[in-house]
Amino acid sequence: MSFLWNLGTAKKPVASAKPASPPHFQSMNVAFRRGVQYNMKVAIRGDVMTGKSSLFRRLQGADFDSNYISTPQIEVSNIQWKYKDSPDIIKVEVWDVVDRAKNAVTSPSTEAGIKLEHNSAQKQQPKRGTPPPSTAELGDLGLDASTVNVYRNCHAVIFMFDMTKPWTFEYVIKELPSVPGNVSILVLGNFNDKDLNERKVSLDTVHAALYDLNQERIKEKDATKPNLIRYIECSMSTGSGLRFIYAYLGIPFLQLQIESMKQQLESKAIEAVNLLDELDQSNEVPEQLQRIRGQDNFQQPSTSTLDEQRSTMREAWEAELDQIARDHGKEICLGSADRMFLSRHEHFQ
Ligand SMILES: Nc1nc2c(ncn2[C@@H]2O[C@H](COP(=O)(O)OP(=O)(O)OP(=O)(O)O)[C@@H](O)[C@H]2O)c(=O)[nH]1
Ligand SMILES: [Mg+2]
Repeated sequence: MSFLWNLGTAKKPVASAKPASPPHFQSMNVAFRRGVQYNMKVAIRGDVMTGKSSLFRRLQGADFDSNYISTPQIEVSNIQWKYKDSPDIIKVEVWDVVDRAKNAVTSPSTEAGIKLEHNSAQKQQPKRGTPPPSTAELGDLGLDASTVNVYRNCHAVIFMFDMTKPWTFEYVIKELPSVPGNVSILVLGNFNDKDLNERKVSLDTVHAALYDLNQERIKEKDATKPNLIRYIECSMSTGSGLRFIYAYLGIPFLQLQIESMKQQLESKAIEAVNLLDELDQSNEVPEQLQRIRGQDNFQQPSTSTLDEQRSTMREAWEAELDQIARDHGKEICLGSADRMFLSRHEHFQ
């Protein structure tokens, strides 16, 4: 685990050393021309100044910015994400959630790739205020967690806290129970670039609290393994942990894929029933063997037909017994095997 946390750390002793290049991301436009196959929604939550917008910007491929600008309202941005070598194109709608909106400010929407490493040479800066993609969903003004259900259609939530500020961890503990059981949760202990002495939230505290919350999720929300809380430590400043976050998106994505496959299976089953309905209406099916609409089998044969079949069967069987008796020159009594034969044909009785 610690190996993964260190991935993306730009703290290297060699001044000119470049951080490992991040995965390559195509512009949204090029990728979308091939068709978006999946839409995933990821919400970033946390107390004020915990690094939400820093992660939001990193996910859009921007550098870390040490200047602090309080986010006025919920901001949404679309990024393109890729699962391993899969050819699928996945559009991830990332929400930078604000609890209490200030003066709403909007600017053109951002379309960018995820940034996994700190790279001061890169000058690209996404525009910060992104308008919501769907006004129907977000409303017009006061876009914050008190006016918008941020967990609606959400596949994953990333909670952030500042490990030097215990109250920011308490915020996470307080908010976690309100996350629906079918949503994946990643908790991030941010600011791990800070000196160890400054750390005020111990790993033991995190472990105990998240263990209890996972138990609750299992018992009260029927959460399955992929929807249990996971935790890593990271730094938006150095980029440590960003590779893990990138890979973690595979969890909600795979669940999304499973859901979509289930729906496909259901629709195939419905299609099969409809096709059978159509075929049953065909003139090529003899009338008495046509299935009745709404029933699984075709109509029961009439009683007279059944009686006729029964007596034909009996006559054939008796004739056969006579023949056997003649062949053996004696009367034959019905033995157990004969009785079995007759009982097998009881449905003709
Ligand atoms: N050293 C260090 N600074 C960070 C880190 N993450 C964020 N910061 C800084 O902390 C401040 C707050 O970061 P933001 O990303 O704006 O925090 P936020 O949660 O979006 O804040 P609000 O929008 O007010 O809720 C900024 O000055 C960031 O540059 C980190 O991991 N390490
Ligand atoms: Mg912010």
